Amino acid sequence: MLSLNQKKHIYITSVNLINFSGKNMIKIILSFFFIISPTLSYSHSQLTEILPRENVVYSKTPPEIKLKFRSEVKLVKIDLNNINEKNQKLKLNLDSLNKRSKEFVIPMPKISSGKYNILWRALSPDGHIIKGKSEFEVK
Ligand SMILES: [Cu+2]
Repeated sequence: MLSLNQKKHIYITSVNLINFSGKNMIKIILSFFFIISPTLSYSHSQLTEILPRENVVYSKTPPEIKLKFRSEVKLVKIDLNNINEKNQKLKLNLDSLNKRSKEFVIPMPKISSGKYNILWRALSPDGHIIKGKSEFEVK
């Protein structure tokens, strides 16, 4: 038979063991998270910049459409639509777009004042499709 004191001691020791392994588990989980989080956030190649800027009203037509990504992507689709003309698609010169790149520059076609949106779709290096929509206005 264990005395009450011995039982108490065993109890405290096992509580300490649980706490200890609990803290270690948290450390292990946290370090695992920190190791994998950069790969998680960089696996998709996000768009880092788009011109014309989203929701900006321009007094002069911007000379080009520019898309910048965090890593090299393949641009699968880019459309410029005139919102005021029932989303009429404008013809773009897509000559430089067949190669993987971090940056794509497309000359702006002649456009009248109005609201436009840019719809794009790209293939990320990890094989995922990423896409976006950005609106701007020319006054
Ligand atoms: Cu991805």
